[in-house]
Amino acid sequence: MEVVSPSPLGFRLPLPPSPPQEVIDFEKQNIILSTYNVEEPESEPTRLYPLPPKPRQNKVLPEDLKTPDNFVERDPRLIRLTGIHPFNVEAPLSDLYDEGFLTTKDLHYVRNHGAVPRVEDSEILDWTFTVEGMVEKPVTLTLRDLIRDYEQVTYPITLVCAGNRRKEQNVVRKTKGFSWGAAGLSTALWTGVALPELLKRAVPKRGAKYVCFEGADKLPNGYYGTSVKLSWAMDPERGMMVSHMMNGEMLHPDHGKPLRIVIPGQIGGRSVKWLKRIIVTSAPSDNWYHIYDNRVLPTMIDPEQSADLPETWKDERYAIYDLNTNSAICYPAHDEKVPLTDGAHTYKLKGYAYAGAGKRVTRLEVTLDQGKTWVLADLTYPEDQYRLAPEGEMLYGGRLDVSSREACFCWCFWELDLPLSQLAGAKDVMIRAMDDSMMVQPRDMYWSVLGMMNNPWYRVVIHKEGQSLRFEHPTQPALIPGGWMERVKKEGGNITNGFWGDKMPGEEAVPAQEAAAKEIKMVDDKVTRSITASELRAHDGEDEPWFVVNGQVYDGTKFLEGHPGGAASIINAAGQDVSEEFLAIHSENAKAMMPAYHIGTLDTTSAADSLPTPPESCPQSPSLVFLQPKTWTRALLASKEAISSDTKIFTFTLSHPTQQVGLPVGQHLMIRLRDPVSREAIIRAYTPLSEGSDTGSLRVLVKIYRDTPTQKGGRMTQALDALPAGHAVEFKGPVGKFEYLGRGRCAVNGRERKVRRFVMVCGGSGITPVFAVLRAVVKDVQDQTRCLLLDGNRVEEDILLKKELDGMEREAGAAKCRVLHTLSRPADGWTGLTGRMNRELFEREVGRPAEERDTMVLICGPEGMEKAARESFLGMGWAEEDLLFF
Ligand SMILES: Nc1nc2c(c(=O)[nH]1)N[C@H]1C(S)=C(S)[C@@H](COP(=O)(O)O)O[C@H]1N2
Ligand SMILES: [Mo]
Repeated sequence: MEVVSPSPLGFRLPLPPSPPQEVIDFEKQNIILSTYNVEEPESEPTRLYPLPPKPRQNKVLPEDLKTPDNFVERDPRLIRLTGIHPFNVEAPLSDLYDEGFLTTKDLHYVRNHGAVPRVEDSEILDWTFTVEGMVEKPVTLTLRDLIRDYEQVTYPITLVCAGNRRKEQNVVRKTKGFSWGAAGLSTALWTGVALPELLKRAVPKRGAKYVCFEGADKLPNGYYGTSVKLSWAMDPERGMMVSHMMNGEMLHPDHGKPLRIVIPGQIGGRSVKWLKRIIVTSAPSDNWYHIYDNRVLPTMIDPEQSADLPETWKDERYAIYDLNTNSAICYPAHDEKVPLTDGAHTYKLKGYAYAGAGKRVTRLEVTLDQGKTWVLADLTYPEDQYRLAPEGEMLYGGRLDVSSREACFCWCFWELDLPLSQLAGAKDVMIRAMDDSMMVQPRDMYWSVLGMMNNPWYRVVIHKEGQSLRFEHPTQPALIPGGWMERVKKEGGNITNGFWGDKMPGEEAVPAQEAAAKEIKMVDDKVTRSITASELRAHDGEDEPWFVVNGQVYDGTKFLEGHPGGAASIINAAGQDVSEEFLAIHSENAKAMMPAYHIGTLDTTSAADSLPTPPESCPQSPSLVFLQPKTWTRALLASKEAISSDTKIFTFTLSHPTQQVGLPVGQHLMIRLRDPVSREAIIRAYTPLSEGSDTGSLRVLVKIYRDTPTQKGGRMTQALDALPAGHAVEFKGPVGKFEYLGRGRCAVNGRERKVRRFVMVCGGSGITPVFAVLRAVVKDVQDQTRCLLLDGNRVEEDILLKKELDGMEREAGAAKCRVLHTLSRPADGWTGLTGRMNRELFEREVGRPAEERDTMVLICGPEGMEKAARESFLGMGWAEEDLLFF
C-alpha cells in the first residue's frame, strides 16, 4: 500500500505503509508529513532556482537478478565500471550534461564497495543510528526521531568520486583502481539535518578531534567507514548533513536508503551511505577503507611497492578530503562529427567545472594552440539562484535558506562559441579551470597508485575528415575502447612526455613492441575469423570446448589431454568468457602457448546476440553440494587456527549444515579473493583438509608465505591471512586431472588405471593433495594399496600434519602405509632421515620400477623438489605416465 502525493513534476513520494494508528500519528507529526508529502514546488512563481528533471520509473534489470542487489531498480543507461557487481556506474557524459544542473537518481553516479543493504519502505522510519564516542550525551536515534526532533534543511550538493577521470591515469599506467570516465560526479537536492545540530546536542568532549562514520554495508574488510575533522563537521559553512531525501524522494537504495552522510566540497568517499554510527574520536578512523582507499600516495610509489607500506597508507597527509579543482569538455562529445559545410559559423563548446572545499571556480580558459594562448569561457553558477530564495523558503520540507552562505557546494558550467574555422585550424582543444585561491589545473598528470584526483587540462583532439570535424576525448569509461590516449600509446607515442605524446624534435618514438613488451602475445595474427556469441555457446560441452579470453576465442580440444590442470577445467570454461580466471592463474609460459589454440575474435557488434555474463558467485546456495564446477560459491570464514609459525587452518562455514563439500579424492578447489578497492581477483588452487563428504564446513590448511626483506611472499596466502572472521571467500571446483576412486582405482584425465602401490613424494604444504589420497587408502580397510610417503622439510617444526601422518602409519601398519620424513637442517636429537629429496634418497628408498608397472608416483612440492624428483625417477627407468605432478 502506498500513499502517493499527486505531483505534476512526477515525484512519487510514498509514505511507508503502516497500521492506521500510525497514520494518525503521522498526521500529528506534521514535519514527517511535510517531509514525505511535499507540496508542489513549481506552482509558486517565486521559485527561480532549478528543480530536478522528472525521474523515470525504473525496473530491476535482468543482470542484477543473479546478484545480492536483485531488488534494486536501476536505469539501463548507466555504464558499469566493475562488471555486474558491485554496482559502480557513471552516466554517458552527454546524458549527464543534458540533464542539467541537477541529476536525477536515474543518472546519478553510484560507487558501491559491496552489496546494497536491503531496507523496506515500511522499515525506514525505524532505522536506527548512533552518535557515540567522545560525547557527553551519546544517543541512539531513529530516522523518525531525526525528522521529528530536528530542523530539516535542503541544499543542492555535487558529489564527486575521487576516482573521477581515473581512466586517463590507467592508460598512462595501470593504477589499483577501476576506470572512471569524466562522469563520476552528480548534483542533487539533499534534505536532512545539518550535522552541527546533531553533534551539538551530543556535546563533544574536550580532546575530540574527529568524527567517524560507519555504514551498514558489510565488506571484505569490515563495514565501510571513514572520518573527517570534527572542526569541519561543526562548521555550518561546510554544510555537512545527515540526509534522508534526494530530489524530494526517499533515498534510492544505491544512494544510501534510508540515511546517509552528505559532505559538500569533499570527495564522495567521505559521504557514508546506509549510516549506522557517528563516532566522535581523538584520532582519524582506523577503518580499513579509510586507510586503503581515497588517498593520493606520492607518485613514485608503484602498485607492487605499495603493498608493503602500511605506514605510508596510514599517513593522514595522503588522505583526500577537499576536492581539487577540475573540469571537463562535454560538447563536442567523443566521436561527435561536425560538418564544416552546413552554414554554421560557430560551434558552442560546453562543459562543467568544480572546485573543492566550498571554493568557487573563478575562470575557465580554453586553448587551441596547446597552451600558448587562452580564451576565457563564460561561466554560470546555477547554485547562486538558490541564494536568492526568500528567507524561510522551504523545499521538500527542508529550509532552503542559503542566502548567507558564501561557500560553493556545486559544479558550474562553462560555454564558449568558437568559429568553426578556428576549430578546423587547430589540432586539439584544451581547457583549464582556476579557483578563488588562484589554483589552476595543471598541464601534467600527477599519477598515483590509486589513480585519484586526476585533474590535468582536459584535452579533446580535433580530426579533420573531409568536410567535417571529428572530436576525440582522452578516454572512454571502463573497458570501452576509444580516445586519443590509448591510440597515441598504441602508435608508440609517449603520452607522458608533456606534449600529449606528440613527438618532440629529437625524440625517438617508443617502439610499439617495447611499449607492449611485458604483455605476452596470446593471439595468432593469421586468424581473422569473427565468431558470434551463439557460435561460441554451441561449443559449451566436452567435445570441442571453446572459450573466450580478452575478446579472443580459443578452441581447447587439442589441449584436453595435455592440460596440467586437467581436462575438466577446460570443459568447465566452455562457452564462457573466462578472462579473469585465465589471466589470474596462468603463467607467462602458459599464455605464450595460446596462439596455437586461437581460432577467432568474438563478435561483439550485435547486442542482441551477446555473451551471457558470467554468473556472479552465489552468496547462499541451497544445493546439496557446495562446490560447483562453473560458478563461484561463497562461504564465510569462521576461524583461523595457527598450527605452526607460518601455517594456519582456515575453517569456512558452508551455506547450510547439511551441505556437502563435494570434492573427489585427489582433486582440488579454487579460491578467489578480491582486492576490495581495485576489484582485482587473486585465484589459487588448494586441496582442503576436509573430505568430500564432510558437511557444513570446509577446512583448508594454508602455509603463509610472508614477505621478507629479500623476497616477496605469497599474494594469496598473505591476503587470506589478513581476512577477518565473517568475511566471504569464493570457491569453485573441483579441478585436477587426477582422482582416486578407491581400492587401487585411479583416474587420470578421466582414463582409469589400476595401481597396487603409491609412492608419494612431497615437501612443505605439498602434503595436502597427497594426504587426501593417503587418508582415503588408510580409512578403507579393504583397500590393499600400499603407500610409501617421502616427506621432505627443512626442520621438524615445518612438517605439516605430522601427528595425523604418524597416526595413520600406526593404524594401517607399516606394510600398508610407510611414512618417511627427511629434514635438510635437522636439530640434534632428530632420529629420522636427513638430507634433501634427491636422487640418492629416491634410489635408496624407492629404486627402479617393478616389472608389473603397478605403481604410481604422486609428486607435490616446491618447484626445485619436483624437478629433482622428475629427473631422478626418469633416470631410474620410470615412465612419464607413472609420474603424476599435482
Ligand atoms: N556505506 C558506504 N558509503 C559509501 C560508499 C560505500 O561503498 N559504502 N562509497 C563511497 C564513495 S567512494 C563514494 S564516491 C560515494 C558515492 O555516493 P553515491 O553512490 O550515492 O553516488 O559514496 C561513498 N559512501
Ligand atoms: Mo568514491
